[in-house]
Amino acid sequence: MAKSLTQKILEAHLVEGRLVPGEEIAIKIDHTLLQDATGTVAMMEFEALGLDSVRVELAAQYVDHNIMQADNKNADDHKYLQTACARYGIHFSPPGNGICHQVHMERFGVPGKTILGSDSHTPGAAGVSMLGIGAGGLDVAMAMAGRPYYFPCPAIFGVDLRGELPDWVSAKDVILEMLRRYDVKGCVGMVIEYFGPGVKSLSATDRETIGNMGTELGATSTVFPSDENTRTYLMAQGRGTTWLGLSADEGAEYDRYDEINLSMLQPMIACPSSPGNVVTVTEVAGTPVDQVIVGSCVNSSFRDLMVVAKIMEGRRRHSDTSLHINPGSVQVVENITQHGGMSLFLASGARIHEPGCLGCIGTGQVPGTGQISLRTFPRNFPGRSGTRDDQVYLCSPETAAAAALKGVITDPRDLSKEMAYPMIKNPEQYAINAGGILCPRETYQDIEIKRGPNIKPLPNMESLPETLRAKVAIIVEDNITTDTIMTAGSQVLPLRSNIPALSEFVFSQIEPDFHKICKEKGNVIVVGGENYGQGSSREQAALAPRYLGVRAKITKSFARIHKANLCNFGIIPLIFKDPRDYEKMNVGSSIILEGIRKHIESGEKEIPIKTDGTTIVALLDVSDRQRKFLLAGGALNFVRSELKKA
Ligand code: MIC
Ligand code: SF4
Repeated sequence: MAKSLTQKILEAHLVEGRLVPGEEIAIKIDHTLLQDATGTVAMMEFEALGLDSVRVELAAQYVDHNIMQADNKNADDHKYLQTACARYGIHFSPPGNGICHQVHMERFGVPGKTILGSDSHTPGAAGVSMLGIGAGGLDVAMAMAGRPYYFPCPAIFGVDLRGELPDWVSAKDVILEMLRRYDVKGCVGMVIEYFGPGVKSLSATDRETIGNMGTELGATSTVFPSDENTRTYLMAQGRGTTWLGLSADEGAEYDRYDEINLSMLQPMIACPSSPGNVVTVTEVAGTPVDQVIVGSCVNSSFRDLMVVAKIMEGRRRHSDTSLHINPGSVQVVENITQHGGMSLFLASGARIHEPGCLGCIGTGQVPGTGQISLRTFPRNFPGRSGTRDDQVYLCSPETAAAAALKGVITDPRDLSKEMAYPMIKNPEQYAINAGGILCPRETYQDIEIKRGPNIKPLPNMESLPETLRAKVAIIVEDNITTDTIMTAGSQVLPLRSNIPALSEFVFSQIEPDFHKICKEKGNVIVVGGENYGQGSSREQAALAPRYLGVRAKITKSFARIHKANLCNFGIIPLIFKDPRDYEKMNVGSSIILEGIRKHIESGEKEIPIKTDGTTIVALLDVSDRQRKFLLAGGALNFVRSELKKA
């Protein structure tokens, strides 16, 4: 049978299960990726497993999210991570070296391998034809311990690319077009596999852009063939020998099919406040813009920054519009400097920042009240920028540059009246800053791990009672993001390894007293709509609520990573059997899950819930392994007791 490339990679890594969409499978993980904001707790979880060193082909830890050292907290966490990496045999990329996805692709990416990252944009590894999957920190810690990764077998969505992108239209417009077609939950449970003649017109970093933001479609991952462009990129990175040609078989069949004619695409833009709220740039042209930021893990490659630099050449930004450049890595900074890009930025009035996530996770670059910000980032969830009622648009580097010049949202094709489209050629050989990453030594057992006062032990979690009695603490609508559940930003991020302090910010954007309400009520339940928990992989969006007493969530549907994180931390993810029951729920109502332990133990899928004198039915669609986690009060409890038995 003709196979898709995704099938081939999955088959080559399959450890348990059958490749039937929806059934739980386990795959071998070749590379693991941690970033600091999720990685500090993940590293503590790895330590709790009691191993001497990592048991995976390559493990890397990046410090890119929480890089602002405004007090001791982040610096303490960075020292902890650096010493723990040295101790356990993990590559360490220090603050300022770059954003995890960009740097991993530059230095380590290898076609056909699997990578599990504690960051939802790990599918950006599609740029070099890896199967990249985002997961909670605990799942990544397990993979670092050599355990396989368990997840629902994805359906495979083949997207046939035809034609070539016109001038002024780039890879970001391709993924925005996908978001226009499928919105933020249109590809849940799928791997998107691009193929067809149009693929060869996209460079490795273009493919990274498209793979990275597949996450915004709800997809499990994205895959591109490995071809001459992949080889060219790896050679330019001085790693040509790691190249391997990979593609789907002729006539491979897909569970879903669509095609995009690249030649017909126009500049696209996602309007506030969802990456799925996409229109053509012409539809919103003329809107005044206060701030433009080019960068993030999705659009800060050499080409993406150079195209903006060339558009700005000999011109200045509009006086009412600030222009920020957030490079993806030190390597990008070095290369754009050598090619004159940095001088062009400086002359244009741009502000140059150090490589890192920065404003993308609300650390700095927060827009002023009522201001409009245009960003080349992957997400514009409500309030994520750090400003309440923010107005953030997502667009390509070309559209961002056009707005920086004109001060209003502008179709970049209009610039062709005054300049030729700058065609950027990637360097044949990138300048490589190999010392940017600290590589593990051969013997490391003697290294002392330094723990500052910001590192608090993980809270203990009780196992599930026979019957669960709780109160409804909050009811939220559809598409609630993990940014709403567990906000980020420069005030809150430094608390990521201090769960008691962090828990005071759960749902703080919509109910600042949530933590107090939980303390009054004891065990609590959260009620949500469709696609609950979309967005980030942050397990703190499960861990901190669990610390506050959240023992179950009842929603219309869950996003994949958040649902897995809930099971990992002993919160029961229930789905209304009849979605209309959502309307029957009231804040403050009592909820009784009678005999819940027995229901879970016996593998029952339908769980009766008593509330306000009626009984409704919810579905528990989790694997046998996850049932054990729920009973134990979380995966760590379960794994610890298994290790004790062993
Ligand atoms: C994001 O883009 O939302 C983040 C911040 O990178 C998160 C990780 C986190 O919350 O630390 C993600 O994508 O998983
Ligand atoms: Fe960092 Fe933003 Fe990328 Fe997340 S999406 S990894 S915050 S740059």
